[in-house]
Amino acid sequence: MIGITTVDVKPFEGQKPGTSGLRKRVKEWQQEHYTENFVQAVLDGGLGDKKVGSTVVVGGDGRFLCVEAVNAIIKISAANGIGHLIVGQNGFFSTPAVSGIIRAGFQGKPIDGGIILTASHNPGGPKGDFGIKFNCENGGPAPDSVTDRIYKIASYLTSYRICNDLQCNVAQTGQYTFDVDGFGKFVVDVVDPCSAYVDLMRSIFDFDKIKALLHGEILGRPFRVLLDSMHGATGPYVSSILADILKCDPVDLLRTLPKVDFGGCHPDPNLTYAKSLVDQLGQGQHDIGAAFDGDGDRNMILGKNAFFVTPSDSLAVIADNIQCIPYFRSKKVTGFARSMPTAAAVDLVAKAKGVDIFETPTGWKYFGNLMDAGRMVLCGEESFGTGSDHIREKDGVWAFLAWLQIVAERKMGVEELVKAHWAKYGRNVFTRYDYENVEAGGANLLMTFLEAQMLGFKGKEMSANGVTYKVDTADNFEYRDPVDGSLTSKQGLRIVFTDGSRFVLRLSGTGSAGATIRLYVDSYVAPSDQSKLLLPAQELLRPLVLIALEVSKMEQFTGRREPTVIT
Ligand code: G16
Repeated sequence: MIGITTVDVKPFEGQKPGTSGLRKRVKEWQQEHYTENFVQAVLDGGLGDKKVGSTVVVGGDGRFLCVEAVNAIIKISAANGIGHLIVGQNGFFSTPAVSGIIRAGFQGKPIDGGIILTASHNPGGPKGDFGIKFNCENGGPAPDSVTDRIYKIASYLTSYRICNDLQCNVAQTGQYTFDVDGFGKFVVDVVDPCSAYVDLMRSIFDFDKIKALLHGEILGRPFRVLLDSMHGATGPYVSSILADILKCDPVDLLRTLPKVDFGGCHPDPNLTYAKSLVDQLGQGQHDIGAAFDGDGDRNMILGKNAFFVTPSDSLAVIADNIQCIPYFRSKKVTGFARSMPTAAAVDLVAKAKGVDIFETPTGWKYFGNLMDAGRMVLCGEESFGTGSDHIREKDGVWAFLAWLQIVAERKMGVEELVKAHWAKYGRNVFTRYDYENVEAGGANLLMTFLEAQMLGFKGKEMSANGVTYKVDTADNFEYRDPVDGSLTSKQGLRIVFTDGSRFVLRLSGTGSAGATIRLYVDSYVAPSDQSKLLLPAQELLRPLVLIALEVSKMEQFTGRREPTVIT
C-alpha cells in the first residue's frame, strides 16, 4: 500500500496559462513546489468532478524537465485518485499524438483529458522554457473557462497531495499497477508513443500513392523530400512514417533525434529559425521541404528552390484540394476556419465551395467547439499551424502528408500548385514582423496608445512610399463563439483599409519573459493584376508596413529599429 503525503504550500504568482498552457523559464519551474502546485491545480481545475477514477494521457516533447515532470505527475495523480494514466515511453509524445490518443480512447475505454509537457516552439534546455498544458476529453486545448479555473485554483492553493514512494519505470513499455492508500488500484500504461499516431495517418492518407510519388511512379521521376524535425517531437514519427513506411532516404530526414535542448536550436519552423533547411532547399536538389516545431504541431512548407508557402496559402491550397485526401472523401465538408490575423485566402475557397468560414481569435482552442459541433473540418493559423478534425490540435506531420497527397493527385509541384491557386483566386499577400522579448511596459503602452487613437481613424488617409490607404474600420477584435455563445474580447488591434488591406497588432500569449509584439500585414492582389501577382511579398507590403510602424510608434515604444523575425 502506497501512502499519500499532503504538502503545505503557498501559491505562486503568475501561474496563468497563456495562448496554450503555462510556459515559463526552466528556472522558474525548478523552484521548490512550483511544478507540483501547478499540476495539482491542473488536475483539480481540468478534471473537476471527474477527477477520481479518471483516465488521463501524459507526455511531452522530450525537452529538459519532461521526465522529472512526468514522474511528478504520476505521483500526484495517484495521490488524487486518478484511476489510470497512459504515459508515452520515456514520457514522450508529440502534441498531435496526445490529442489523437485522447480521442481514440485506450483499449475501448474513454479518456478524460491529457497533460502535455511542452513550451512548443520556445527554446529548451536548462536556460530555455518548459510548459504544461491541459487538453480536454475532446482532445483539444482547454478553453478559457477551464484555464481560468486552473489559474484561480493555482492562485489559492494551500497544499498538494503526492505519493512520494511510488516509482514507475517510464523507460519500459508495459502495465504497472499500484495500490494507493484510500483509493485502491492505480494503473499506469507506458506505451509506444508512435504506433497509434502512425495508424491514424495511415487511415487518413493513401500511403501507397504517396510512396509511388516519392519513388518516381507518378511524375516519371522521384519526388525528393527534405524534412527538418529540429530535434523536436516529430523526429520519431517522421522516421517511422517517412523512412520505415514510405522508404525515404534517411539522409533527407534532418535532426530527427529528439534532444532536451533541441541541439541548441530555436525549434520554431519559420524562415529565420529553420534557415539551414531553407538554404539546403535553395540548392535545388529537393522537391518539397518542411520543418516542424518542438512539440510537432507547427509546420512550414517549402517547394523546390526554397519556394516559401505562407501558412495562409498552405491552408487555402489544402482547402481547395480537400478531396485529394481520402479522409475527406467520405465526409461532409461543412466549413473552414482561420484565426483573425491569418490572411483570408481560405475565405475565398470557402466562398467558391459554398461552405462556411469562421474567423476566430488566435489559439487552436477556439477551433474545438466548431469541430465538435460539426461546423468545420479544416482550419489553420498564420503561426504555421494547419490541421483538421481528425484531432483537436494542429498537426505538423499531417500537414506535410496532406501536401504530398495533393501533389500526388494533382501531379503538380509545390510552386506550381500555389501559383495556379493565385491565378484562380488571387493572392492574399501576408507578412508578419515579430519583436521578441521587448520590455513589457513599453509593449503595453504601445497597445494602449494605439487603441486610444484608433477611435479617430475611420476615414483617415495614411501614406508611405507614395501609396495612400484610407481607413475603413479600426477595432479591437472580439469573437462570439457561435456554438456556446461565449465572448472573447481584446484579441488584437485591427486597422482595415477601404481596399481590404489591413494591419493587425497583438501581444503574443506564448512567451515566457518580457513581451513579444506581433505585427501582421496583408493585402489582396486580384488574379487580373498580372504586374503584381508574382512580386515579392516584402516589396508589395512595404508601404503598409511603414504605415503600421509609424502609426504604432514601434521604435519609440520598444527601442527596436528592426524586428527579431520577419515571416
Ligand atoms: C500556440 C497556439 C496557436 C497559436 C499560437 C500563437 O501555438 O496553439 O494556436 O496560434 O500559440 O501564439 P502567440 O500568442 O505567441 O501569437 P503553439 O505552437 O505555441 O502551441
